[in-house]
Amino acid sequence: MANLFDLSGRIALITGSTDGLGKAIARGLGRANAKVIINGRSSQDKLDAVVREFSIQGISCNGALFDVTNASEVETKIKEIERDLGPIDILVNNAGVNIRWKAADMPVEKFKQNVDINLLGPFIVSRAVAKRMMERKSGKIINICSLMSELGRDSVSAYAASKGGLKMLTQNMAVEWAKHNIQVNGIGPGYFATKLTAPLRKQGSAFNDFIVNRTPAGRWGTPEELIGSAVFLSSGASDFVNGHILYVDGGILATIGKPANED
Ligand code: GCO
Repeated sequence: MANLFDLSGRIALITGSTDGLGKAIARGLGRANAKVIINGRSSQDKLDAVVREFSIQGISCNGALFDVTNASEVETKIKEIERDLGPIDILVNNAGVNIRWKAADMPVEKFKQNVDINLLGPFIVSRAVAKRMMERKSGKIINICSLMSELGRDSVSAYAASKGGLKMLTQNMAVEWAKHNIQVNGIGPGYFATKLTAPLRKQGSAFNDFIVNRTPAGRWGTPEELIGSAVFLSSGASDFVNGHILYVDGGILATIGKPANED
């Protein structure tokens, strides 16, 4: 049974993994014995620091600097990775941003930037990796969606649109690539304590209280709480799971909420 979740001998590329949820997922896959490739967009120093940190923790780790929205850069890097390190068995499309802006006022360029990173990026990287997985007739792709693949909220239109699109892209990749023994699935985090949500989590703030009350588990998630789902969807345990979005959200999507005076 333990082998079902063992990632020994597999190489996992996690985009946007120098910080936050991506870094936690990368650490978790490394601790499940995968060789992990950390990715960042621009800072070689930041990338090197995470590679050093993981290596000290006994995790087999390399770094790859590339911008997920740059198709030619991605193709060059994926070719280099597979030449120098070996075949990519697991791809986690995690790189993402949330440009919070009221839709009516949001500059078009900002909307486009958010969708490019969160939706076009996973398309570009998945395409480059999947064509190689097809040759090997084996692969795992995990797209980091969001509870906002299902629900909207004021001032996150670009983010929600991108994550809703990523849910459907996940399902479509799954449909097209399942016959090549490539399983494509998503993980949909609820509200997690990361830098991205730091502005929302100020203790005693109305939004923090709102989320704590709106989430049946009564708290924010911690990045480490995504690891089990990532290991499951990266491992042999999910070989017949295709096009599934696994929500890790403390139950927030299961409820319509509760009256203020209810426990
Ligand atoms: C917000 C938050 C959310 C969540 C994200 C988790 O502004 O409401 O950033 O977008 O963090 O959806 O999946």
